[in-house]
Amino acid sequence: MDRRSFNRRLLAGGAVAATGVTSLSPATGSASSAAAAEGPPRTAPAGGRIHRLKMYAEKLPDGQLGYGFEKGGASVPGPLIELVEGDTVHIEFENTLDVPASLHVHGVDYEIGSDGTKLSKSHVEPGGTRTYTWRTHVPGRRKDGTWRAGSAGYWHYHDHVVGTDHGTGGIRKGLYGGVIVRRKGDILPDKTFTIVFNDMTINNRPGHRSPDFEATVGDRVEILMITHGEFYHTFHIHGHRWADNRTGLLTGPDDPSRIVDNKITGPADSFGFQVIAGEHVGAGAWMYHCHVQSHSDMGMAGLFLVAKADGTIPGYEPHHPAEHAHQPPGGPR
Ligand SMILES: [Cu+2]
Repeated sequence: MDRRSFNRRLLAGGAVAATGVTSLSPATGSASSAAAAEGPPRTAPAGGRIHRLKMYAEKLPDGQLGYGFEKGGASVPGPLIELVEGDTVHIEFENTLDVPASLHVHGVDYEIGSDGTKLSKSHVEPGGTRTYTWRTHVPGRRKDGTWRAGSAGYWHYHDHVVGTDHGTGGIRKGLYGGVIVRRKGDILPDKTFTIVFNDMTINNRPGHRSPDFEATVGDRVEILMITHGEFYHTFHIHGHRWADNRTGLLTGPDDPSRIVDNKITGPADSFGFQVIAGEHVGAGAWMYHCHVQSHSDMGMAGLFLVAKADGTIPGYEPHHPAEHAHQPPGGPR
């Protein structure tokens, strides 16, 4: 989109609504950018809720495949699913494709019947439905005294059936999405973007047409970065850095986590972090890209568009209109 319509969207919808990205949650969906920059950040509540979702696997008009919460609403990547440790989600999955498909998740707890593989007969035939149940837990001490990790993390789900018994064809065509499990007290972002390096694409867009992501200076922006496909990549973002730990944030002055702005990532890896848009560096069209040089040259690069409060981005001339990312609302949180 051109800058004028970008500005108009910001004015008409408010910074958060304009992105079309944040979730259904009243806890995180309504904060203005100004509020985000002042006052203490909002934090995740205690978990323990039970969520029920509908999820569809669909063929998209361009021949790709996607997951969506509504019929006709599939996207690549699929919708973000956000949980807090202790939450359970029951996902009634309907396969509208003409081939068997499934939902397989990383990081959370599920019984073998929710594995989403042919091996465990937990896939779904064309036209069929199946309920997958994902559970999460808080960290704690086992009876033997050792420490048991909690479920919190930046995770993801994907098909495990289309094309091969490993879902290679489904993943290649777009059957993947993000999962974020937060710990009680984790700082909540103003908006979350899911960036997936899949083979030589970003979010299955053709080279040189990668998605751009919009924010306003001071927004607390969260990025969930997932890799799929055949290649190793490095994820780099200009002007912003994060801590190489679970949350991407430092817990205090003595937190020894390394600060990075570049991270190697291979197939099925995922990580996430938060940045304050434009902190110390201001507004601008900040590149993000794979830093394997031949990969960036082949078009694995997009823009983190950080606008001033008045909606302008200094020095930015849009070069590929209408290629901005429109990620679906997430759920639940
Ligand atoms: Cu790469």
